[in-house]
Amino acid sequence: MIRKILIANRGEIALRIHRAAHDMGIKTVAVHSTADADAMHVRLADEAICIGPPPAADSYLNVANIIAAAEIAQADAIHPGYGFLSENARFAGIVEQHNIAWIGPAPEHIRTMGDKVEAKRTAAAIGLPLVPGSDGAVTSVAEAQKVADAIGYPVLVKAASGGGGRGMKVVPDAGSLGPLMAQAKAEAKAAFGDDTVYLEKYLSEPRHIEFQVFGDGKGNAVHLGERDCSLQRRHQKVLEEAPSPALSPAQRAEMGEVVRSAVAKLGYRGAGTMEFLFEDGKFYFIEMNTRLQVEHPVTEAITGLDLVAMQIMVAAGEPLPLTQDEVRFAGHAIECRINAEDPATFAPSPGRVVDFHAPGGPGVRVDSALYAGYRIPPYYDSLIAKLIVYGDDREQCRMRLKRALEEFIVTGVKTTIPLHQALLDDPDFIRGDYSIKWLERWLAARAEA
Ligand code: MV4
Repeated sequence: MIRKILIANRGEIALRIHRAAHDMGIKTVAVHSTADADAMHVRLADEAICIGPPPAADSYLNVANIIAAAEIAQADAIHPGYGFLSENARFAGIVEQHNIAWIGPAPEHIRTMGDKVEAKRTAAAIGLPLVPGSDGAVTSVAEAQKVADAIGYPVLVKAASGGGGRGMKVVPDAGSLGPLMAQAKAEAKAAFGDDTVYLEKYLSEPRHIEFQVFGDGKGNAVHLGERDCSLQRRHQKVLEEAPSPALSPAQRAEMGEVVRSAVAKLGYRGAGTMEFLFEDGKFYFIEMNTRLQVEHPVTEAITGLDLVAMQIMVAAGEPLPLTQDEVRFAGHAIECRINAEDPATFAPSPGRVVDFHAPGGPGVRVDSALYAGYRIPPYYDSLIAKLIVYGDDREQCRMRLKRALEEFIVTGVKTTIPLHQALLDDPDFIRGDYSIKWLERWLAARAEA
């Protein structure tokens, strides 16, 4: 039984975890850097412990200090949120060695999926479709030439330790393979201390569609549908929606069952996301994220489930609360990520929030740790609020979202609210007609005008 959870995170996700815990009658311990002494997650938690100076490396990533805080507070579980230590297999293992429940997957599953080459090998073994490419790592240019000739150019060189787009090179033709592979390996070595690379066929205009999955570590698993996360800028998601406007109910049911069965075979515990590229009606697995994701509320909106409560239940050793047959999908949800940034240049805009008014009304949810008078510190990411809106169908959702954005007041800092307002009125967006390339083109066209 879990009585007290240490939340190893900050901002809106720390609040989200606190809320699920208190809904379940579980006490919370906040940890914070000196820059976050007056943060909302610190104010709301039952206890708070300072774990270091502002740089995340010295506080939110400081394993020894976080473990010490958990022991001092006698927390019996740690929830890592997203980012920071959430996909650090070593940290997960240390937590478990201290007899503290890790609210996340088995450390071995985190480690496997963190290595993209091992992740793909595992994905293939549990029946997921892959992008055509090398069978594992490529160790020489000659070997890469053979693979590339077989799958056809353009190909993509990816770093095994990469993910999130870091360390990728598009290779247009055989002549540039040698130099670009050398460059990719050098960059991977510098960024991750690992120059292992692999090859994939380059898909030119796919959508990024990810399936939310959940397991109880006892072989039971469900899929909770997909999210379309194609609208990204520099590998940062801007807006996510569920269901994907590109999928038919039959495609969803068919792919959902492939994914559910894969997760069951893995014996996976907790929340996870299977990421796919979707092009010409076909899915290709690229990565698995072994954490709760920023955009999980759109899935909560269309399923009526509390994913954080489910994480806590399975971490306490309980079975999944529902079977696949009991998962009900209804309506449509969209999340806008609101950042403290200039909406044209995306330059960060930290500083004091003067006025803050969150929208409400039918179908509206705001996940935010902001309050009037709060000083947004410059040390962390610029996400200040997630606006998640639900409607019976996509158009009702879009209209409610426009209305909610009109109501949203944040003064004192610049925000990306105006960007979302423009996006929601774009004819391509209204039709749901976009790929992973769409947003950057749209932004470039706006910058011209
Ligand atoms: C790809 C791809 C095209 N073809 N793989 C970028 C981040 C990493 N998770 C995988 N990524 C991509 N892999 C093949 N074989 C294009 C991307 C990609 C991308 C993927 C999802 C969302 C936005 C993206 C933006 C640029 C490139």
